[in-house]
Amino acid sequence: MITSLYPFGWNAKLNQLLPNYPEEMIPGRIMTVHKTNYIVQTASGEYTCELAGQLQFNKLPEDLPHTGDWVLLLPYDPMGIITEVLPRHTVLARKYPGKTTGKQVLVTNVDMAILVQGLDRDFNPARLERMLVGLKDAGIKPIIALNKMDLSEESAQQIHLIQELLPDVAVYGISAITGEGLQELEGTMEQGLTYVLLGTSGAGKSTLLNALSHQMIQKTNAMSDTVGKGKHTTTNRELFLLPNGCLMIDTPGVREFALALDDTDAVASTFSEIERLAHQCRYHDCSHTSEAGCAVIEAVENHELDESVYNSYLKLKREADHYAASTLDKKRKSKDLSRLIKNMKKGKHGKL
Ligand SMILES: Nc1nc2c(ncn2[C@@H]2O[C@H](COP(=O)(O)OP(=O)(O)O)[C@@H](O)[C@H]2O)c(=O)[nH]1
Ligand SMILES: [Mg+2]
Ligand SMILES: [Zn+2]
Repeated sequence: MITSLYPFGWNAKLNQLLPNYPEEMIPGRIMTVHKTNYIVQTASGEYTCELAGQLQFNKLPEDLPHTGDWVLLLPYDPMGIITEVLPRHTVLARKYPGKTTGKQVLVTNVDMAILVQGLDRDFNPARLERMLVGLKDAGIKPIIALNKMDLSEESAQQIHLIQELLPDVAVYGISAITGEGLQELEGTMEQGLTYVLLGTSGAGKSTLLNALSHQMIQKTNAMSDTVGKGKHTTTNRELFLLPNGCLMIDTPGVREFALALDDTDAVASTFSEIERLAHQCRYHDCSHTSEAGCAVIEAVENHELDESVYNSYLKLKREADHYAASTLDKKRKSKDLSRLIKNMKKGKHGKL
């Protein structure tokens, strides 16, 4: 019976977990998350679910179900109660907007990310690089889809620039409207894998999803304008099964895909050339900004390393360092606070 979940990404490894749970709990995948309920695809169709109390009150926000998650639920036709979130193989998270620490889970269990960027005003190589760092950290493979080829007169140069800058990533020039380049992109997609569409609002993610599904399953910006209902675009993360057998999650524009890194070294390995050069720096902890004997600076001066690559490396590194520092700072503050409380209890600073 469970075999009917395989098209949704279910696999043998997940199947092995089932004997650990009561038989009446059935597995399903979170297709989308609404404010108070979850749409879950199971072997016996779609269920609208709520969370069991022990999940709702005892878990951190990141441990609650998110789009892409595999869960176990107790069916109470036509509703269901989610009792467990099964282990995830990937988690894509970002910094909480406006907060210095903590992560907000965007989607889980995705294999590949399609970074959609328009070749119009949206075009921004540095932003692509930033997104790659976050994906690398999450263990999610990237594909770059440079969209709206029909709107740019220099699309060939723009595509070439990105290929040069990011030689390890597959880059496709497409137009989700005219269909140009879509066959090449679709040709690389694998049945049963889960893809997430990422990019700023207006990049064309939902239009691309509609083109690949050969129907209007997602509203796009333009459609909402003609209907005259104001903004009526992608508002939550939703998983779709495409006719080509791939699973695809559409997301609202993640404007600031802020870094949520535990390890600033991930920045360096994105820039493999810089990483290679760094081994030749005089100082082991060289920051490649001003040190004598820095092989990276030398390569820039000799025009062996592209200056724009070097500059975006520095920019990214500053951002990653800043995030690492704010996390440390928070840890330090909470330590200070617990010391203060302890001292108060000891009566050093009056009564608590
Ligand atoms: N000319 C052109 N317009 C596009 C293309 N892809 C998307 N659009 C338009 O860009 C706008 C935003 O698209 P949408 O899919 O809603 O973007 P999303 O916010 O990333 O989901 C809509 O008006 C689309 O019709 C394209 O390849 N060429
Ligand atoms: Mg959209
Ligand atoms: Zn150096």
